[in-house]
Amino acid sequence: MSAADKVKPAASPASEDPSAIAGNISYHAQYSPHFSPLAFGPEQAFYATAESVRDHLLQRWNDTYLHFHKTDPKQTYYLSMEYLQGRALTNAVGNLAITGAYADALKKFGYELEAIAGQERDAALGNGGLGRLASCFLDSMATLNLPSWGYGLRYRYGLFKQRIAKEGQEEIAEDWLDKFSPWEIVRHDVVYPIRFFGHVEISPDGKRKWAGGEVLNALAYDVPIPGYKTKNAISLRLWDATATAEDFNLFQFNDGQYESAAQLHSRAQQICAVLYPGDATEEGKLLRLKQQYFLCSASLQDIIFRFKERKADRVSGKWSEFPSKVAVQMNDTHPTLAIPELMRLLMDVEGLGWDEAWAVTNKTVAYTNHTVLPEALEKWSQAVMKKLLPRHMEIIEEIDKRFREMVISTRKDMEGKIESMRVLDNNPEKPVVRMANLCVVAGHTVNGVAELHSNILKQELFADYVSIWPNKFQNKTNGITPRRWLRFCNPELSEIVTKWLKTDQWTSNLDLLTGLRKFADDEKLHAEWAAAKLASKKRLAKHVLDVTGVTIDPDSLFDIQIKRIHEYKRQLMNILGAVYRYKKLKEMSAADRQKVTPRTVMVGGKAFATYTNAKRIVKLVNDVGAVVNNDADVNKYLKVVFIPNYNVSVAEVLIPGSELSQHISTAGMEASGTSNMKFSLNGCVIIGTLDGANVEIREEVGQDNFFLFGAKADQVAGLRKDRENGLFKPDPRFEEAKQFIRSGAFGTYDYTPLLDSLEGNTGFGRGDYFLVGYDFPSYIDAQARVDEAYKDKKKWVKMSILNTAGSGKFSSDRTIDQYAKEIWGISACPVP
Ligand code: 475
Repeated sequence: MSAADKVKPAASPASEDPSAIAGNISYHAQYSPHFSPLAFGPEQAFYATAESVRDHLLQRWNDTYLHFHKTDPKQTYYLSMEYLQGRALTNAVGNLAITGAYADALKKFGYELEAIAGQERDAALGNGGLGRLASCFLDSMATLNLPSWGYGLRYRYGLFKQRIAKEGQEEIAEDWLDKFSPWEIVRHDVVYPIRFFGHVEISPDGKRKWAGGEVLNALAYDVPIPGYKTKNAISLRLWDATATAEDFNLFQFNDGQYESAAQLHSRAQQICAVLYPGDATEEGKLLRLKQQYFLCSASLQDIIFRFKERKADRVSGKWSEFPSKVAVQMNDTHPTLAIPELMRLLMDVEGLGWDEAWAVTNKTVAYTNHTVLPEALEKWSQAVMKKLLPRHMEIIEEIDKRFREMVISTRKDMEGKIESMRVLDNNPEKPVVRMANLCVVAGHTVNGVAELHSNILKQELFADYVSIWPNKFQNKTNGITPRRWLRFCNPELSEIVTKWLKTDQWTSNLDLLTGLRKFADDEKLHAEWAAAKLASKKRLAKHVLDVTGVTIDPDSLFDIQIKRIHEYKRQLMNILGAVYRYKKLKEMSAADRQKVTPRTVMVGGKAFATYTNAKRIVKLVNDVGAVVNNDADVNKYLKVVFIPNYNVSVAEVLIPGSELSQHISTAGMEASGTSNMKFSLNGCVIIGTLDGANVEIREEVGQDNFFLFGAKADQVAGLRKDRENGLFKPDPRFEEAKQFIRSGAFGTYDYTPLLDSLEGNTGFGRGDYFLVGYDFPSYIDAQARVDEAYKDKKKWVKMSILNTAGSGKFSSDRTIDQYAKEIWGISACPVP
């Protein structure tokens, strides 16, 4: 049956009346010609509903654009190669406060809103924490009415879909645009030329200019981002690469040379084909650099266009005004090319001199660091850079030269440090540009993402710069949006919170959650809290059954670790712990087993396609699960499940249903973590190390409500040295767990290389670099404390309540408010 058979179509702008909304949905089903008008299945219902909601968004988005144009406030532009948006429908109707109206409207067609929302594909234009942080930030920027936009790339295929096969993880292209995205608006009026390769021309008056090479176009797609209960909607502008008709060689085509006729078109397609193309080859590296430049150049041309558009007289200059109207935030070093690109546009296109251009650039750009892992600090080959971006390389060389001169002339005492602080590393074997150094030298502010991480930046990674620019360095502890990560993903718990706080204002003022503390021992609250958790656990159990076929018991302790698979995050320690638990259960008498706290250990996450040890870890979790879950002696007390294809919408099911969550990285290595905040907010207790934001979470929720173990960050270097010097004595339990795997208890796959990475000096020559062996005994002891605590239901529910109550600090509204005041210098600009 078609939508029109059920509800009369109406083009009227959507209102908040369910009948009018139903008419509007029916209208979109009929007149947005994506599907046959005869059928109205759940998929069609999703697209028609989304288009109807988009009408609301567009109204706000247009109003906001005009309001910003008229009032001309200072505006922030967030440059990020990644956004992990996930699904948008539930969030959009929630933020617009029209969830009930849309739920009622859909009932007229016989549909539940939740089921229709489940039809949407995740927009996974990011890898992990950094990308999801960018998405939480957009939600907070809109909610706080801040004049700010995000810029990114419109990848054709997002983060790969993960399938678990016999050999382990398989990657499949994630086709989020398979049909189309109802949320994006293609902007044929917003197009900028982007040049690659070519050469630098010098005119008779000595002016330098980039010319030649090939020129593609950047075409804008706008995704409106609604704030929570505000009229403001901001923009996430995603760039796609295109070539023009002029680039199509009709002569060659008619001559049968089809491929060479459309060469530039196919090169344009490559730019935004995939998120993070493999960079093991030179081609892969070049493509990644092209992507980065494409984002930076298109965004800066657009920013300059808008700067001029908002006041007619800016066409003729007033560049010193630019930093009072524009703030550019670089999300890690991936958009570092914004620095030389802004310099180039100001000097070569707008005609400024170096000093003037440098002053403007320096006052405009700021840099957030998200990692201290040496292998994750970007370095680009000078040769590749020279070939692809010859004019930018000149500018970078000049920045490097001037920085050296400045240090030599003003800081004699720092001379010995210059080589490591320089932007260029001229090591003859492999000359590179150090992108983080460029960001520190050129930006006005550098920030880390949690207290501990920011201190490590100041004391270690960037210590030398601190002595030159003591005021450049800041901390901005990460946050998460309480809308998506409690209000919308956990409606049961949200209702309880609202009921006990007697207000739902916590949704945009998360500090109000502390008001729950005074009810932490209230038996009525305990009963409601436990019932909500059980409902979420059942939903989680259904998801697990659907995607893995494994039945798990909602009365067991749900213990979850979900995040990218990485050795520093130590999923391997988790699974060794599960193996040890399994072995002890096997050795126990049946009577003793009955005293054990039943547990379901769940692990989820994607391994980078070429990261061999991470893929081995995925395989090991699956292999351990296959044995344990089918062992009738013990599977009442332990299940081990690998959750495939972890993504934002899976997180929205898993986090509310978890009770214990693992954040167990080697201290000093996880810059912040943000899922730790989501778990804690949803009343889940953390077992973790003193790393990243765990430190601050533990402070906020109280040390009794956090299971702490492991070495501290300042011990790690010494422990590694001891280990190298043969001073490490492994705990017998650690040896036992490894030996059990080596014995073949979990199948015939060869885990030797993985386990060897935990031994002496064999792990890539750095022997258990992540200190699994050192932390294992205290981890096992902490897990034993968890088992005991869980037996006391009252105690556990209280810990759970106090975790939620102590999570107020971790709202991204707080984080963004601090960025706005302390880095960007922008203020709210609400649409009247
Ligand atoms: C940290 N991703 C978390 C989170 O601040 C932190 C790196 C290279 C290329 C592509 N993506 C990346 C990251 O570095 C990343 O996700 N970093 C994470 O940023 C937000 O909470 O501790 O590991």
